[in-house]
Amino acid sequence: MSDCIFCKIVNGEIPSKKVYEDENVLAFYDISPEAPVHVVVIPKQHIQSVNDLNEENLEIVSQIFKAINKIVIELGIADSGYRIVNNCGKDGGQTVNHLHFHLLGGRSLNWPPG
Ligand code: D5M
Repeated sequence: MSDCIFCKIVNGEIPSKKVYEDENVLAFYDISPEAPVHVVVIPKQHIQSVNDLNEENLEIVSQIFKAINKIVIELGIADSGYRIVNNCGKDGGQTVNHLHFHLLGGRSLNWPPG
């Protein structure tokens, strides 16, 4: 999508600090980190939100979680623990309408979120 920030990151039109990339998945550091480790993991394909997952594109979720398994080892937070967050829609706090998972770690995280 031409006006999507994350599509622009995928296309290299907007710079990002990449931590992982494969054919279908990209992960980069969040621009406004909420924890010492705050990475955004996205499908390269534009999918607006969890609401837009279907039989045709659902495999990407498995690929994203496989990528997260590698990223947490690489970043040294696999054993200490971390949180994976998906914000969906307005009330869910989604501000970028391209499916993404926040990966947060590097400190003890509070629960519940606000
Ligand atoms: O999260 C969207 C997240 O995307 C939010 O934490 C900021 C982050 N963001 C926005 N623009 C950028 C760029 N250019 N680089 C890195 N991170 C970015 P949401 O769940 O939609 O609120």
